[in-house]
Amino acid sequence: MNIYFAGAIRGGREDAELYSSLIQLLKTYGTVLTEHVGDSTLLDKELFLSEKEIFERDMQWLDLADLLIAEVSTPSLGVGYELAVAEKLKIPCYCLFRKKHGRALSAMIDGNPYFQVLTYTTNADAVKTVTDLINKTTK
Ligand code: 6IA
Repeated sequence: MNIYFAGAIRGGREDAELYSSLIQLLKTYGTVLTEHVGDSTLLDKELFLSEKEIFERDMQWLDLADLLIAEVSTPSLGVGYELAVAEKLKIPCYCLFRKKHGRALSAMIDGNPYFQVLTYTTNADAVKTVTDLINKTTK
């Protein structure tokens, strides 16, 4: 199974460690096409790619994806765009959102019945949510 993991990059890297834990977990179930999203040295490594190359590579990966899991707690234009493209490609999409006082998820995601939004509170909770999800999806 090809899994496309989406998480904020220029939107903000506050949750990069969580992305990395989720990607490690997802790798035990399939191929994670976007492993770099959880990489703390991403900025150095990706500098040799042009913006166009990054976009084209990600769109090719999206085309190959069987499942998209997005961490949407940090608002990101790129993640929103990927979700919209994935919907058009009919790729099942799950959005993980951390419940936090004072911040609501965009209505464009929360209000779209195509996206399954899974809320969590702690990082451990997020890992458990993804484990349950994958076990259900791969059954
Ligand atoms: O708008 P954002 O940058 O937060 O968008 C993040 C999303 O877009 C992620 O889910 C990625 O799949 C994709 N994306 C955005 N930028 C990149 C990137 N390099 N490499 C791969 N995927 C990306 C940017 C590197 C640069 C900061 C040196």
